[in-house]
Amino acid sequence: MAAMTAPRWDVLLTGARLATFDADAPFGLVDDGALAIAGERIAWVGRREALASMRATASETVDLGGALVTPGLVDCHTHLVFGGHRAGEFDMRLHGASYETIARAGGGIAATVAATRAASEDALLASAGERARALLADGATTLEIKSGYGLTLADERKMLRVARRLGDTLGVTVRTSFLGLHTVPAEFGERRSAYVTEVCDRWLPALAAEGLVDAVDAFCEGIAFSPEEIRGLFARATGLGLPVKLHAEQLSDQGGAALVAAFGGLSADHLEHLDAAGIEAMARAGTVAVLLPGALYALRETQLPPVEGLRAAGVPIAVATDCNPGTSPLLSLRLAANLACTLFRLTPDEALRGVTVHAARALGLTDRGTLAAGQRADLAVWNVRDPAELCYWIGGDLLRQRWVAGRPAA
Ligand code: DI6
Ligand code: FE
Repeated sequence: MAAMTAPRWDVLLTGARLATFDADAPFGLVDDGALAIAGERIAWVGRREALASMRATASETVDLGGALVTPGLVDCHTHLVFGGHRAGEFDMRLHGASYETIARAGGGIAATVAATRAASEDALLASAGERARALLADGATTLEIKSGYGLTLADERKMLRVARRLGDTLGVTVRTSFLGLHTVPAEFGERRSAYVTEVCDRWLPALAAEGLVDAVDAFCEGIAFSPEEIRGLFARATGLGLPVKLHAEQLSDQGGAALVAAFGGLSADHLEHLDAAGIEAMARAGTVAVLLPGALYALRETQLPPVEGLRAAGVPIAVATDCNPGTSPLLSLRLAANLACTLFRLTPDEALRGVTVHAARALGLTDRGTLAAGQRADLAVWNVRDPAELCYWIGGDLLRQRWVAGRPAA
């Protein structure tokens, strides 16, 4: 029988506490572990003691001194690209102004649409880059970024191009979602169906043909778009071979979760008003529940998503920042995980699976999110030992180092 050739690796990390999320044990934790990298992939994961019998060699060996290692974090729901900000509205609300007063004065999403249309592509890249770097400094290695503040073909294209450029300039994976059905822009007035037709029949095919769209999203809400309007968008997306996801049941029960599940959608997001039928439909379709505690916290909403029902039905739960200037100006995925524990009562294990393996699934990515052989070597090395500390500490700078595709990232 031919002798087994000894493994040859590029990098061997030893002396690590590995939160692999690749097993049902809490955090999939491997104590005193080792992780080998070959090229851009994880080649081997296990207990350090198992190395002795493998006669493996590595070009570089790094002893992490007992530090915690997790998969690189995945922020699966952000609106990172936008012009201006809405801190002034935040101040007005704290002086007693209502959302309606602010909206009537031209505030709200309309204000961000105007600022985004006025900004150049390079200016948007610079401002979004600052926000993205904040997320990376807290352990993120994959980002989802939506359009939805341009609301013309040229400005939606501009937003999606900025998202693509962010991935290139920051050296991380960016997955884009087209969110043309975010709100009806002012110039369309009451001509809703004309706007929906423009988005579905002209903008989406054009932007998809330019390679700018990885998934299609929409805002299903009484103040936004109805299930009927979104059904046409989803049919178009499916015809173009694009997966769908949906802002669903954030402020009311519109049956959005059942709609996106009916299309085999990647995720339903927000879900504070999700009902039993929606949970059942998501469980059947394998649609991921993306919880966005930053929006509930910033809006001071009181209706919590049905976490117990999602758990009982086995629906995978993800957690994301929903970073946007109006309802969730949140620049830390670790803080989103803390809020998911404190406000939604997720366990630290659930919250951390929510910002790794389940967040990856919400983007249709199966090559990342766990520490297992064959996965992308996207890692986060932390200056803590207990995985629960990542959800426990509120703020702080806990990250020691990120690895992206097998190499240390700046
Ligand atoms: N849900 C939200 O909470 C945000 N968009 C959405 O679909 C609001 C975005 C904004 O206020 O700028
Ligand atoms: Fe959102």
